[in-house]
Amino acid sequence: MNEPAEQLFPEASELNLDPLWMPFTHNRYFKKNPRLVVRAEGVHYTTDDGRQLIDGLSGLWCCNAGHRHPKIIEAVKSQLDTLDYAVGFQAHHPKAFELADLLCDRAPEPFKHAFFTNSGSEACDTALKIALAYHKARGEGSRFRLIGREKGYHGVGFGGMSVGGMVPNRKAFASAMIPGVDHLPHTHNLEHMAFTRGQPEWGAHLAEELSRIVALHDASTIAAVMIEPMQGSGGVIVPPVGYLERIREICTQHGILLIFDEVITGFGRIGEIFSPDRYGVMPDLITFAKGITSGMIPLGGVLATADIYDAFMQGPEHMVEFFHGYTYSGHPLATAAGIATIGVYESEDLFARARALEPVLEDAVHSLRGEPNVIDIRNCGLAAAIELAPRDGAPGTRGMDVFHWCYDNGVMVRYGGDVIAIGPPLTISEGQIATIVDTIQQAIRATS
Ligand code: PXG
Repeated sequence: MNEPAEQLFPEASELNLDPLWMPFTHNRYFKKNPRLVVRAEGVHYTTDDGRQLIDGLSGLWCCNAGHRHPKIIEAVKSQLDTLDYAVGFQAHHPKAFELADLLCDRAPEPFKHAFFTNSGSEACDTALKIALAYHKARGEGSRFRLIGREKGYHGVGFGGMSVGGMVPNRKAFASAMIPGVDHLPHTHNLEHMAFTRGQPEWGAHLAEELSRIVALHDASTIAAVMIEPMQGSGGVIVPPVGYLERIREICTQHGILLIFDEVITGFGRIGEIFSPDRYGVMPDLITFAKGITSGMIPLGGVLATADIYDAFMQGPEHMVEFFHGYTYSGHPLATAAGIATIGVYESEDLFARARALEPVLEDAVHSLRGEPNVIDIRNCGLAAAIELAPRDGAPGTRGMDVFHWCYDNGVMVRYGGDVIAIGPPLTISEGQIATIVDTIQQAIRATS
């Protein structure tokens, strides 16, 4: 246990924890065992009792430039001094245009337009709506089906939840799933790919399932396929060699839009701004969020090709072309943070840093092979997962125990069931990567 330096937040024990209904949390358990962080700087959190934790998950996959980067803070503070809020419908403010321009300049070539949202969930629902309305605008309104993938996570809106493939996120809302959704199989397979470094050789054939789905429903009813190039929340499931290419081919063959949900994979997590720069497979729409502001201010969005945007730009010019948007779309603070964050990624060459650190993280996590109950280790860019065999009759408890042990001993990781995920800030050092993995090793041994 790393010892507290000072009690930074002595009032913690007096906080009334009950009124807050925490998201994606075991509320009753948490409130009996609260864990509070009160400060953050760079790759560290500080807990209420003054302990330093290495942030092994960049917040929640978002603080890619580390916490509280001074240049992003400065940009947000100075934005507050000039313009707090600006309406985005029928009037707007310069920074939203500036950020859209920056993004389209840096994004892969076909992407020419950016639509802003506040979160990844909103980005996903927006992309799905763009796909439906695009086909309608082109006289193909019969295309209403949306194809997702098992274990996919596209946020918690009704669209993203339905197209997503996370069973616990879906089952309580089964009656409210949007119609016309089908799912591809996920590509994870312990028998064929356990302990693969980077992209598995096995699994490209699973893309053929899309042909089967197309044959079943007929292409004329299918609007879009939405997948994460690398499944993040599903537990760092890396695309098999050739898989994304084949999905792209089938979509192109049948006039189906391909949406890459890059809410986690964007902004350096896999060593590039977006996945096409790594895998060479070009989608028609890209969703983003998280890393765009390094987590400092909520912001998400959708990137669209000129072809898609132009399909909407029809009819009388005084008419609204897309009946969609949010009060806070392109919020001044968020766009100021986004511009500054892209500046930080570039001036500090952080995507190249992520590429250079990838083999360091890969070697470190794969050294855990052979530790008790470790049944798989996977990695891609600065993301990795260690999968533990579930305890008999108590799945998830092993992952939770490792998480708690790490938290008590100086490292914040993430667990989903018995999968431990790490995705440190791109500013992490080699020594800190070693510390994260050593701590996980000790945690696995101590809780086995
Ligand atoms: N798409 C993807 C690919 C995501 O990872 C979202 C959409 C939704 O974003 P918002 O901003 O609405 O939360 C996400 C979110 C985890 C975890 O355990 C990951 C996310 C959210 C919660 C937990 O890895 N990603």
